[in-house]
Amino acid sequence: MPDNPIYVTQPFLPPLEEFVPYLERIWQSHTLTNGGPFHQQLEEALSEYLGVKHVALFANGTLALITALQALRVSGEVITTPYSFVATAHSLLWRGNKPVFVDVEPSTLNLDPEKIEAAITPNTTAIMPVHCYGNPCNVKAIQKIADNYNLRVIYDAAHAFGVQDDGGSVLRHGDLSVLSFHATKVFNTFEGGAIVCHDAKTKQHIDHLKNFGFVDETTVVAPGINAKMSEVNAAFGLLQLKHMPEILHRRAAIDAHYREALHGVKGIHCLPQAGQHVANYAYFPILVEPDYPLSRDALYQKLKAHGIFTRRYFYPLIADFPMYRGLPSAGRSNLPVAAAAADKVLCLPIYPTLTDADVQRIVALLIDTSGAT
Ligand code: T4K
Repeated sequence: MPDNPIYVTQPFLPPLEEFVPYLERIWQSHTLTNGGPFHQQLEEALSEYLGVKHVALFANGTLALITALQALRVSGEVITTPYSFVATAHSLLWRGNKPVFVDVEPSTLNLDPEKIEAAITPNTTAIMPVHCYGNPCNVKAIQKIADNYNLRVIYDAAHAFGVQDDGGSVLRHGDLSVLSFHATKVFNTFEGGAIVCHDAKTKQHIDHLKNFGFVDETTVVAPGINAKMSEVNAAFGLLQLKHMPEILHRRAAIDAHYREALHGVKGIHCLPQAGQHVANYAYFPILVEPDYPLSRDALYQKLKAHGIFTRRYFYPLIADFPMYRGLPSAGRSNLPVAAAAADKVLCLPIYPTLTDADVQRIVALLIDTSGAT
């Protein structure tokens, strides 16, 4: 095994000395959490940066998803995608909702609007699509169905930080959008997340829910949870935001490098970017097709043996996990496109400190293995 392993991602960390002044302010104020000044500043800075009305910060994306469902009083069945990180469906189980899996579109691997209507029952109250890898869902078609059937739409936008479609931020769609600022994300606050909403009243309600349901010192209006982002995380987010241009610039270059080098390699299909007017280059998924000499799993193992740790996001399908596979919608025959993608996908390393030589090394291995040289 080479002694310089390459992982699927590595969090961007600004120079440590840039963070020290933020920590000094926290040490001076003794305000560590519960909506302190950095928390407030980051909410405002993110609203501006993302071009959205309101941002409510969270301790992580999963708590934000759970709270989004609670805020909209979603009950019964929720239509969602099986092709995502398990937190998407887990949030539904945490709220006592029943996930109903609907297949994805082959071009984006996002929820297929054409298959949604057939899954709607009198118990359906909401749709939870995912902008997978940052590629926007077919938001117009999804909203049309939601309007026709009076359903709420909560976008799991964990991958879609900063993504814009032709009309602006992709986060403006649906009733709510949920972001993750986990260490592995394009924008990270170590752990963190947010709900994006359209009006001040909803924002206030969400703020109550993430603080145990307190509206003042003695009044609790709902069984809220503790999902607040701390001041250290918020301060780090403010600093991180300053570095976004260089982060995105480097990610874009790596994305372009992969696409050019892998173009025409038999059996390797780079998932195209679709509908990202402004992209964030969060992931670099390839599909390993049957005409590649190795199966996806054999290639995954070979890369690993060379110290390149790719990830099979998203394999297994959520619908294949034990707590979901008994659901009527979880059968692979109901989800052929998602099932095929889960068996073929490999996410290649992409992160700001990945060097050109690293990308070259990965690409060379893929091309050599394809037998094209
Ligand atoms: N919805 C969607 C669609 C999501 O993708 C996610 C999270 C969520 C909701 C939930 O949001 P959060 O509650 O997490 O905010 C990772 C992340 O833990 C998870 O946040 C993310 N999606 C998912 C796609 O990936 P793992 O189990 O693959 O992470 P891990 O620890 O294996 O990390 C991958 C690689 O990254 C490591 O091999 C090395 C590198 N790494 C990782 C961490 C944590 C570092 O270099 N430093 C680090 O601190 O799930």
